[in-house]
Amino acid sequence: MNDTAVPPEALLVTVAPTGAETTKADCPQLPTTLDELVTAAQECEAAGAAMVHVHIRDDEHRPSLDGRRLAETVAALREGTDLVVQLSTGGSVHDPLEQRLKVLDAAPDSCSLTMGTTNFGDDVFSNPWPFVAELYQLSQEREVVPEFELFDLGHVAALRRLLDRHGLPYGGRVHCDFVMGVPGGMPGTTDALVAGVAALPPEVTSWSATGIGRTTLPVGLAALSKGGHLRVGMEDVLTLSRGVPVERNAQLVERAVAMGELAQRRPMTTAEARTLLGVRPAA
Ligand code: KMH
Ligand code: ZN
Repeated sequence: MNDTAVPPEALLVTVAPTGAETTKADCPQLPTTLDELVTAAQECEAAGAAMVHVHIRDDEHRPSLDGRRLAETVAALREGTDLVVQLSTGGSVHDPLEQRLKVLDAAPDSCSLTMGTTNFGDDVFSNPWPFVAELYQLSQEREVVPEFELFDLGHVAALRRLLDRHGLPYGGRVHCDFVMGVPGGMPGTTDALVAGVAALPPEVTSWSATGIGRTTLPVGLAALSKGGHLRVGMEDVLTLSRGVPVERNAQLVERAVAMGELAQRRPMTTAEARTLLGVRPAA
């Protein structure tokens, strides 16, 4: 599954610092301004992250897909870090599909691409097949590497269908992220991860996993034991342990790196991440 020059001990740590679900009022330490985001990204890069999964906020700290802001964010992250910049095309559950397609106008290195609709707590995260196929083809045209987000086992089957219909992504690599433990999606358990990994199409060249909330540790440990990569961040979990809030995203990256070290993995460099994912070389 890993046929690149990147050695198997190299661990891709992706940080998802903000997300779209938590309010600034509930969590003042959530990085919602551009300055806060760039500072968080720099701290996470220093701690061992190689990719950043980005959701932006407006001046009132509300989730936003504003095109100008997205482009400024990509530019600021490129200026301030060497991280692979991945923009979320998932946005918030309230974002219209049309606006989500326009995210690629900001020309990130990578974009998230969720492989199907899922219940999302009390809401619905809508990803109808025609939207998925259109976004995928747009990513191929724009030379943006998708990260396939798999919230459910059915999403793995949908990935098979997408590759059959539309071929390989730009860059020729196929990277997936299991997003586990969302209420409405697959549970954040070792058994679910093992089933998901077993069902991956052979074209998949790398995968990571993230567990939402209290599933963050079991999913991270299971992913390491299966040779996968890790995504962590305040998009996915807001406590280090019961009652202990995350103060900085870098704490979660540091913990992921420490877990990786126990499994004899070392953090992947940003250059290795670009090779692993097949993203365009840094300008
Ligand atoms: N905020 C969720 C509704 C993604 O970034 O692509 C969707 C999400 C997935 O976070
Ligand atoms: Zn996201």
